[in-house]
Amino acid sequence: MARSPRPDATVPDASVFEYLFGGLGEGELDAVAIVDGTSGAETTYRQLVGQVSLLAGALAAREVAVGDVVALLCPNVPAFATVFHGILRAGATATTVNSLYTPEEIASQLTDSGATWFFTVSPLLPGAKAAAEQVGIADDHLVVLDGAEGHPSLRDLLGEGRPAPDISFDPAEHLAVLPYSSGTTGRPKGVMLTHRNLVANVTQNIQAIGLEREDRVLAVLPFFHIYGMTVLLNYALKCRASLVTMPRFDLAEFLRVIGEYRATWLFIAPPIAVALAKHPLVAQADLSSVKVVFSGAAPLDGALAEAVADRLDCIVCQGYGMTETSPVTHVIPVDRPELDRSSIGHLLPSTEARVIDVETGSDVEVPAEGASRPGEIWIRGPQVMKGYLGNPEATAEMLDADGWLHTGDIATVTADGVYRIVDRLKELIKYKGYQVAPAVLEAVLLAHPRIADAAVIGVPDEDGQEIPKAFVVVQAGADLTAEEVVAHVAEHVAPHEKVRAVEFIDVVPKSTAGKILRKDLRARQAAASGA
Ligand code: 4UU
Repeated sequence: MARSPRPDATVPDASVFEYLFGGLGEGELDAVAIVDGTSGAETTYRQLVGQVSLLAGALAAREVAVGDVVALLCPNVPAFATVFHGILRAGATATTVNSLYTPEEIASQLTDSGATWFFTVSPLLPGAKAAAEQVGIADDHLVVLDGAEGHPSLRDLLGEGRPAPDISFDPAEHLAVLPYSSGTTGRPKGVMLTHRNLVANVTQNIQAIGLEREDRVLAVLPFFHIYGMTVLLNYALKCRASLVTMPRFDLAEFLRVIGEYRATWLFIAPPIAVALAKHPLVAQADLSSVKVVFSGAAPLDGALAEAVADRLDCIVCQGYGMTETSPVTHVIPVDRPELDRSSIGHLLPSTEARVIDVETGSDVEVPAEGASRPGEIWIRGPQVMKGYLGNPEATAEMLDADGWLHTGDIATVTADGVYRIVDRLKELIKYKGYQVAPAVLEAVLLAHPRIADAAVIGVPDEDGQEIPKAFVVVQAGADLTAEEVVAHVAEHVAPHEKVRAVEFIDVVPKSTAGKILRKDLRARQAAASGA
């Protein structure tokens, strides 16, 4: 077992709102908290906190309180911060929804989380409304931030001018957020993160990442996902840096926003690193303001990291973690240039890890020099979730009685505490940093009348990034093309979940218990690609 080399983090016994905004000094209130990268509109910390309080007041007037769940489906715009923190300030729990989701996926999250109020924006209203109708959320509980006929708007709610309510709860027990994650297996589940989980991860990041007040932080990674939620919406705001929001990734717009707002830190996922390293547009852009590019959510290749560092003349860092750990557990700190960029660096303060040999179940031996043998990484710390909502079986599979979270990721570790992710034990696929659950795609594939059996795994594309690939067994006597398979899946899932490669096989390899042997499919794939 290893513990972070850093001193423990002190986790205050506070709500997310009190911790982030309770101690704002006079000098900090008029600093810019958020810039809308599209319009240039600025929100100061004073304005943000004012709006958050007004929204909490409006929710309280509608009897939204501790124990209620409010859903939020919204791209990265400044109002996201108002609504997100307003929900928490009212004592309710925020369930953030992937803005690419289909109406069916949205409806399933609304039902599972038990959301009674739903906030969205007009461009996403058709999908939101279809989902709300399915689950019985009425139009007067479906708030459209920028306004739409028949729905309350953000302006309506803030305009009521109500004060934030007096509420009380135990930050160590009360759920702040319910993001959805498929974890190691199966369909997305609600990850129960308490106020303490979120506060802890911010305090840990403060010691390990190193943002400063003067920093302008590009906020293109979605706030609905735990990476954007904790690192941008919570950690960067606690550092009193300025967020520059972008509602979606588009390379030309991304480069324009960096240049125009002189962004100093870019938080990205690896596919953006590929663009930064290779794309010709980058050569013409002014990226001279960028000091640090920080990658997470999927493996970052070492040569790719070097190429970005050279081309932008900046530091490239990497972080690792998962929704179930709020998310950050490991980072390469900015002040450790000697660390290999393809590693995930050190454990965060107050975080413990074990690397467990999957065959023997015991801790791997850590040699005096070089890296250990690979094993599954286990995590313990104040950022570890309470469990999956309404799913004690899935919780017990991942979180053991001693508080160790079994990540399903395979890592090595060195004697000086440097970790490297080398493989994945679990079935989860990461496409552009987004979760893709094979179980969801397999169910969609099996629903096709001409498909007898199917399995999905992640395979590398030509840039080394992971894409979902389907192995399909066609019904006896039926005809089916790869294009038909791709089109069928695309009809039923969000764009990032599409199957992007198809191979027809005679039989899906399975264990005697009927479990898909994904490692056999991976071996087959590796043999075919000559790896
Ligand atoms: C190899 O993607 C995330 C969390 C991202 C994150 C964490 C700490 C970003 C910045 C940061 O500092 O969460 P999930 O739940 O969507 O996906 C979790 C899974 C992990 O279990 C692992 O398989 O995503 C993969 N993953 C990584 N894999 C996350 N980060 C890495 C990484 N290298 N750096």
